[in-house]
Amino acid sequence: MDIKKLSKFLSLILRHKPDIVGISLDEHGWADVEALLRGIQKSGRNIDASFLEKVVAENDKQRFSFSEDRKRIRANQGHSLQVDVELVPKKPPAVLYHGTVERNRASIEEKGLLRGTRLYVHLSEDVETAMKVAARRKGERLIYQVDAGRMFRDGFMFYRSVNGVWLTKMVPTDYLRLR
Ligand code: HQG
Repeated sequence: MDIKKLSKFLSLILRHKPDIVGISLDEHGWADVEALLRGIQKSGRNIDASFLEKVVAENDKQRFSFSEDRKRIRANQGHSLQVDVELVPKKPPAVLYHGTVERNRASIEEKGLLRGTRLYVHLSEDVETAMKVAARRKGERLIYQVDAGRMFRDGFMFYRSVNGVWLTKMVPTDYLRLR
């Protein structure tokens, strides 16, 4: 299994479906590293502790973290499972960006940005990152500019995951502008 494939598989396990390898996450999203490795090995994939360490260390978006004692691992953001990864509320920059595609436009402009199956709407600090998020999907890319400063002043909560993704529960249309 190559690094990218394992990263995707880990995202699936640690954000959405730990049960596919027969493990569970605690309330803070942690999985036991030994149980995770055993589960992955049982699923027929040949992964050892040092390869897991490499995937975490070299991950392009720093998607995963080990606990200090390195006995547990969790995803930094992106969950659909109800876990509390101990995000600390933080004042956002004046402007954040959201990358999406044309087919979502009518619905976004009617309802605002909604979190869908994930716990939060994901926002980027720069246009370039938002473009990359949009490019994961088929179709014409759209970038929305989010008036995060005004949202914050109006009482909306923001969080920045340890890997730099901005998270908020939803963005009403009033704070959105198409770039
Ligand atoms: C869209 C990746 C219709 C939204 C990325 C998006 C990110 C609406 C899709 C992270 C809508 C949800 C998250 C509305 C939002 N009507 N469509 N009202 N509101 N949408 O994958 O933000 O590589 O759950 O625009 O880099 O695309 O996995 O969210 O197109 O950081 O680590 O509904 O996932 O990170 O899709 O991506 P997603 P996202 P990783």
